[in-house]
Amino acid sequence: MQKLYKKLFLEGNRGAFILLDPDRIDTERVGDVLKRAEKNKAVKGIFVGTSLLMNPFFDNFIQKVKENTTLPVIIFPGSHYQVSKHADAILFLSVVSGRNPHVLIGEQVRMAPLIQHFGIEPIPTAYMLIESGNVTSVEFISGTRPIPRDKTDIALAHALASWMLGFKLIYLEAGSGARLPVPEEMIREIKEKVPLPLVVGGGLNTKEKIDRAFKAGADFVVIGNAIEANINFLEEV
Ligand code: 1GP
Repeated sequence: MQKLYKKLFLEGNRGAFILLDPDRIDTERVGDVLKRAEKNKAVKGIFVGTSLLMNPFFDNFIQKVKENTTLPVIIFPGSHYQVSKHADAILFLSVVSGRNPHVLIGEQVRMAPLIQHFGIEPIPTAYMLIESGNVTSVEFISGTRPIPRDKTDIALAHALASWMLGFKLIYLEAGSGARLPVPEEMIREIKEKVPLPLVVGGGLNTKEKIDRAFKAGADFVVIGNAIEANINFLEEV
């Protein structure tokens, strides 16, 4: 239990996860992205998931990703439909920033038996949505309000409560394609006061923004859109 979590998040170096969104990236391009990802030593693994899921072949998509990489493949699920036996692990996430019971515990109840059946490693993740200048897909689909970007104290209290509840990872999310990434002050404060690995994602589409997130205290960043828009971004960062 939790073998991959230990290796990646506790014992490993800081780095990046590449997000492959099965609704946005053409399955034919997956092999090329993975080949380049593998060459960049900062890439620790591949996240696969999406807010909505329009792609009817999620399982095939994960299988294709798995076949084309030696990096760990971790599901980043938008719902219980996004479970596959081909993945190594799943971010078993709860949208703790919101007050919608459906995404706090409902989806997880539907997923848990499948995850156990398939033997995928669940990584208990406190997922915190942070206001980012526009209504993101995850905000709309999850039916939750993000934490205001100037309320560092509220974000910190959520992260502390998540740690005390036993979550193993904090994920600060601005939302895919976010106009503004998670504020540095929020990253700094949470990293300083909460003893858990910290993942930051959403709107990290330049080298400068990624550097700033790391400098503020992010242990890991998640990059999606920037690579979908420009595959060479993997070599530039
Ligand atoms: C979204 O954090 C991820 O859940 C990645 O966001 O697509 O904006 O890089 P981007």
